[in-house]
Order: sequence, then C-alpha cells, then structure tokens
Amino acid sequence: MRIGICDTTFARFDMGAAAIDELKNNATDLTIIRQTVPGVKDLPVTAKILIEEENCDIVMALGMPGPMEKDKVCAHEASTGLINAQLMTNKHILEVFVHEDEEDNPEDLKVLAENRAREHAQNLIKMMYHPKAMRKEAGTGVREGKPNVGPL
Ligand code: RDL
Ligand code: RDL
Ligand code: RDL
Repeated sequence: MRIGICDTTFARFDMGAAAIDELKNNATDLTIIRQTVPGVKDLPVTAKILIEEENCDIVMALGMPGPMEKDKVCAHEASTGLINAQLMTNKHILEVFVHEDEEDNPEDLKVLAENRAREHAQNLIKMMYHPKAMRKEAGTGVREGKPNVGPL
C-alpha cells in the first residue's frame, strides 16, 4: 500500500507526523510519501500528484484553517478542491482539517489536532485493510478528535 500524506506549514501543529506515527504503529506493509505545502489551498493538487504521479492508493490531506472569515472561505475552497481531486482520480483523499477556532485554548487545540490526525489515520487503516471493521461502525456516531457522540 502506498499512502500519500500532504500537509501545510500554515498549520500550528505537525499533524502529518502524528498521522504517520499512527499509520506505522498499525500497519507494516506501507510506503509513505509526504509532501508539505504552504496552505490548505495547495493541498488538492498535491494530493492529485501523490495519486497520479506517486501512485498512492489513498491520501491524507491535513491542514488548519484559521479563525477569520477569509480563512473559512479558503477552507471551503480547499475542501471543494479535495473532493474534485477524488472525483478525478477515483481515490480517497481523507480531509483532516482542524479549525483554529474549534478550541479557545492553544493546549486544547494541540490535543484536538493530534487526536484528529491519529483517528483519521485509524480510519484510513480500517478503510484500506479492514473494511468489515468500518462497516460494523456504521451509524454509531463516530467523531474524530473529540469523543464519539454515539448512536441515537
Ligand atoms: O497558494 C498559496 C496560498 O494562497 C495558500 O497556501 C492558502 O491556502 C494560504 N491560506 C490563506 O491564504 C488564507 O487566507 C491559508 C489560510 N487562510 C488558512 O486559514 N489556512 C491555510 N492556508 O492552511
Ligand atoms: O475525509 C475525512 C473527513 O473530512 C470527512 O469524512 C468529513 O465528511 C467528516 N465531517 C466533517 O469533517 C465535519 O466537519 C463530517 C461532518 N462535519 C458532518 O457533519 N457529517 C459527516 N462528516 O458525516
Ligand atoms: O459536532 C461537533 C463537531 O463534530 C463539528 O464541529 C465538526 O464540524 C468538527 N470537525 C471539523 O470542523 C472538521 O474540519 C470535525 C472534522 N473536521 C472531522 O474530520 N471529524 C469530526 N469533526 O468529528
């Protein structure tokens, strides 16, 4: 399995490193190709290059939208680009975004960023290696980085 990791220098926590650590702890037969770009709007083409030129089977795109209105627009544009890249390549790109205003306190934001990156890495492992395990969790209110909310 070839796994692409793309991340940004804009982010205030190294989510790429957390994701890679989690992937390596949970699977052995994988090759990781990592590319870092300035910000989230640079992620869609990077993810597409990882798929088409580096032959990645799946990509994680990690980034941190800032708190301003223009950052949220930027994040939405990046997200739309990531979805387009998935539709163009027929490969999954897991969007791992942590909005800076999800937490007030920098220490809590750091914990959220680390946990969300690790939990999406676990999602990737399930999707690619254990799809039945993921199917078992259908409709169970799973969240990433914060406690699961659970089923109704
Ligand atoms: O292509 C260069 C930049 O335009 C690109 O890196 C942007 O994603 C950078 N950027 C913004 O210009 C912005 O207004 C980012 C944010 N906000 C943001 O909130 N988070 C980012 N990048 O990762
Ligand atoms: O690619 C991995 C995730 O980005 C993707 O699964 C998203 O759909 C997850 N997600 C959010 O990131 C979010 O902010 C979801 C919601 N909100 C939501 O409200 N409902 C979802 N997913 O099913
Ligand atoms: O309902 C509380 C949260 O789930 C909600 O605020 C989400 O939108 C938070 N969230 C993001 O903002 C995001 O960019 C989530 C993700 N990504 C994500 O990938 N997984 C989540 N929440 O569970």
